Amino acid sequence: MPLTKEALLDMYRRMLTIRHFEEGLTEFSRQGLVPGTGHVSIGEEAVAVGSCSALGDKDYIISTHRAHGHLLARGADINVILAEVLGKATGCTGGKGGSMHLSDFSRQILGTNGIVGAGINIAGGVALAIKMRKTGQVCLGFFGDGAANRGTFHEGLNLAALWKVPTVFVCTNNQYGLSMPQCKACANLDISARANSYGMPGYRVDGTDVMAVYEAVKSAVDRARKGEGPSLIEAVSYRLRGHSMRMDQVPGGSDYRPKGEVEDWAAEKDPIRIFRQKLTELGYLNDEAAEQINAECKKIFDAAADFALNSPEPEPETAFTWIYAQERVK
Ligand SMILES: Cc1ncc(C[n+]2csc(CCOP(=O)(O)OP(=O)(O)O)c2C)c(N)n1
Ligand SMILES: [Mg+2]
Repeated sequence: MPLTKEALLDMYRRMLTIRHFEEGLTEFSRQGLVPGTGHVSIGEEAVAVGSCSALGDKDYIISTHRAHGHLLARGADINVILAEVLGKATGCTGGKGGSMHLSDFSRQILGTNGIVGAGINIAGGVALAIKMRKTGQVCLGFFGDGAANRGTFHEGLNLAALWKVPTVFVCTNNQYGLSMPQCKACANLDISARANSYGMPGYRVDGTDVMAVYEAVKSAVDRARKGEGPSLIEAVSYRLRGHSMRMDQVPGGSDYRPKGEVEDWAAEKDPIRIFRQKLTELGYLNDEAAEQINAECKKIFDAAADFALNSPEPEPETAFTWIYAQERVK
């Protein structure tokens, strides 16, 4: 079924909310307000929103170190997420986890972590539990092109296909694993082609086109829900910022990219600009409405910033809570 005008505009709103969140966060990081570091996904919003829009309410996601966009696309509470990234007591883990340890169980977001490639197997494990419990859910696992070169990718995809569990593997190929360009890490740049080796379908989509991502992920979700097993989606995109907010603040921290590459992608393949153009062509958006939506999304971020900045720091005595299980699972 084609997406309605309302659904498409909602997707546009989510992409803009992610953009405001991460631009605002980058500014907070420059001001020294973000403990540790964090990884923004500016330029990759279409992958997050296209993928999450294809899920049902009860489906799960697992994400990575570059997760803010995935959480916001899935409808996590923006106040709680920003508070967590700023290390505040009102964050989802009371400020203990920061940018790389986010979750919102009320939105079926089971967690993110900084171990590259680890989420692939967690997603497979969740899907195995779904299959055993026969609940009809799907688990979508996000990971990057760098993660696709780890052993966990091979192990996770092989077992998921063998056991026909309802997973959708979404690889955001942003063409870099930290400072390593994909062309220096892979002889075959087509990650989706690997799906064939594991006995599952693989699709390569333009990750700057939110509707293309949606279509590919939707068909993979439908297939998984029917009990036909996992699929691999490779969404080709580009990160328009450095690997981490910290790296962008260090002189020479972006020297691994050819001069002009970021600017060229920003000029031609910014997913938000592309979607705005598409919505305008469809007659769903004009300049005035676009400005209004932009202002609304900025307001959502500003309110979250207000909440997070004014939230208390965690109490020192909470440092040792939640480390060990409080009681044995019977
Ligand atoms: C197992 C492991 N190896 C190395 C690292 C260091 N590291 C953090 S992010 C990253 C790059 C990951 O690249 P990719 O999977 O493409 O994700 P992206 O950062 O591009 O979103 C690396 C090497 C890590 N966190 N975990
Ligand atoms: Mg990458």
